[in-house]
Amino acid sequence: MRGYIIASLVVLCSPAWAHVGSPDVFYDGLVGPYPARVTVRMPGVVPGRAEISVRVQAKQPVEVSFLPLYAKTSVSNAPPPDPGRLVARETNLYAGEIWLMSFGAYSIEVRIRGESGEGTVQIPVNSVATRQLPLPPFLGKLLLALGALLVFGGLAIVSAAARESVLAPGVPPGKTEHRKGLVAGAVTAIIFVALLWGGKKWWLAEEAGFRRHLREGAWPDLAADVRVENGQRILHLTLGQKAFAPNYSIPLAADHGKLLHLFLVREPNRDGFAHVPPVRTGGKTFEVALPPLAEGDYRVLCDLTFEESGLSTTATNSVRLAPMPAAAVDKARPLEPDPDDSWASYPVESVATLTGSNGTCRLPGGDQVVWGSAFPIRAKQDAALQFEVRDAAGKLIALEPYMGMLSHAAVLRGDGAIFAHLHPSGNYSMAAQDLFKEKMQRETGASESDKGTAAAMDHSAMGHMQHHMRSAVTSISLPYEFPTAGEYRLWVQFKTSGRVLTAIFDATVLPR
Ligand SMILES: [Cu+2]
Repeated sequence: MRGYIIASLVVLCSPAWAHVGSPDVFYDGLVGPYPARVTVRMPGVVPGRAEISVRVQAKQPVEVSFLPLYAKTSVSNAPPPDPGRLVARETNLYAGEIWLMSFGAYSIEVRIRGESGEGTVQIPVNSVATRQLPLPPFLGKLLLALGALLVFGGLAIVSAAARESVLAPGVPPGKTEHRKGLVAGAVTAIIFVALLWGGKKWWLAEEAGFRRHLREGAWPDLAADVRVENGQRILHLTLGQKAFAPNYSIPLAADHGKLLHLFLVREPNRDGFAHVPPVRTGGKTFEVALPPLAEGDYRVLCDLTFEESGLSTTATNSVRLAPMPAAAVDKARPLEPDPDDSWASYPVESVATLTGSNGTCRLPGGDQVVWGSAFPIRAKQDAALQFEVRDAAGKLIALEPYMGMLSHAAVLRGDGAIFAHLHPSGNYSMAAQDLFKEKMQRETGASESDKGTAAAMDHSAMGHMQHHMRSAVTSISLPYEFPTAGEYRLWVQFKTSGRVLTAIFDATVLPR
C-alpha cells in the first residue's frame, strides 16, 4: 500500500523500453483463427490501468477477454480475465481495461472465442515509471501545517488529560496536577520526535526503493567507443556499467535471433543509418564490426530484452566514427560482419528528395518503395504505415523474410526523444513474448490445442497479411500510432532477392 501511495505521485512521461518515448503497444496478427489488431494504451502510473482495444475480423460476434500476467508471479495467481465490451456503434471493435499493479514486465493475454473456435495471444508490455513528480511547494506547506497541528494538538490533549482527567468537574488543577501534565507532555514529545524521525527514515527508504525502479529516459546506461583494428572499425559497447553491480553479467534473451538490435543514425542530418547485431564479448560488453558508414557523429540506439524479468528496453548514447580506414594488409579480420548487417548512407543533399511527401522513396539501385499512406498523419491515430516495393519499371517485387520478419522499421523524431522499432506483427519485444509463451506452457502444461495456438502465434510474427496471401507477399503494413506531433524520420527495411533495402521517409505528424 505504501508503495502505491508513492507510485501514485509518479507519472510516466517517457517510458523507456524497446522504444523511447513511445509507450503504447500494437499487435497485428492472428488470435487463434481470428485476424485481429490490438492496441494497448499504457497507463500514466504504476499501478495504473491499461486501456486495450481489439478489432477482430470475424463474421459473427465474438467474446473477447483480457488477462494481465505478471512475470514474477505464477500464472495461477493471475486475477480473473476482464471481458472486452463491444464499442457502441461498432460491429467488431472490443475494448476493456486492466490494472497493472506492479513494476516490471507483464503479458496481456488476449483471448477471443467465437463460432470459428478460440485462441489467445500474449502481448508483452512493461509496467514502468520514468519520472518522479516534485511535491508542489503549496502542498508541502499545507501538509507541514496540518502535521504541526496534529503534533501540538496531540501534546495539548495528552498533557490536559494527565493534568485534569481525575479531577472532579469545576475543581482547578493544583501544583501536583500541573507537574503531572508537564511530565506527560514531555514524555509524549519524546515519543512524537521518535515517531517523526522513524517516519522520515521510512519515507526515505521507500523513496530510494522507488528510485531504483525509476527509468528516466533511456535505460540502462550505455558506453560506446570505436577502435580501428586491421582495417576494420569495431564498435565496442558497455551496457549497464552504472546500473548494475561490477561482476553482474546481463542476462539477455535473443530477439529474432539476436541479443542486441543496434541502430546507428548519423547526426545532425540523420543521413546515415545502420541496423547491426553486436555479439557478446563479456558480461556487459558487446562488439560489432561497423559497415562502411561515413565519418561523423552517430546516435546509438540499442534494443534488448532481459531474460529473467522479460523487460525490454532501449539503451542510447552517441559515438564519433572516424573516416573509413585503409584496407587491411592481411586478410584475417578481427570480427566477421554479420550477414544480417544492413546500412544506408545517402549524401545529405539527396535526403531532401527522399521524403514522404510524394510517398515514394527511390533507392540508388532503381527500386522504389511506395508508402500508400493517406496523409495527413495525426498523433495517437493509426499512422497507416503500408508499403510496397516496385522495381524501376514499376512492377511489384516479392518480399522475403529478413531476420524472421517481412519488414523492420525504425522511427525517430527529429529531436531524438522518440524512437520505436516496428514490425508487421507489432512493436512489442518478440523475445519477451517468447518468454511469456514458455512461462505459460511451463506453468499450465501445454496441451494439443495449446500447441495449435502456439504455432498460430509463431506464424503471426509475420503479421497477418501473409496469411491472406498464399502467393508472394508484395506489401506490408506496420501497426503503429505516433505518440506525439513532430517531424519524424522512418527507415523501412525489406529483403528481396537476397538484398536488404532500406527506404527513408520523412513524416510530419500533426497534433491529434
Ligand atoms: Cu526488427
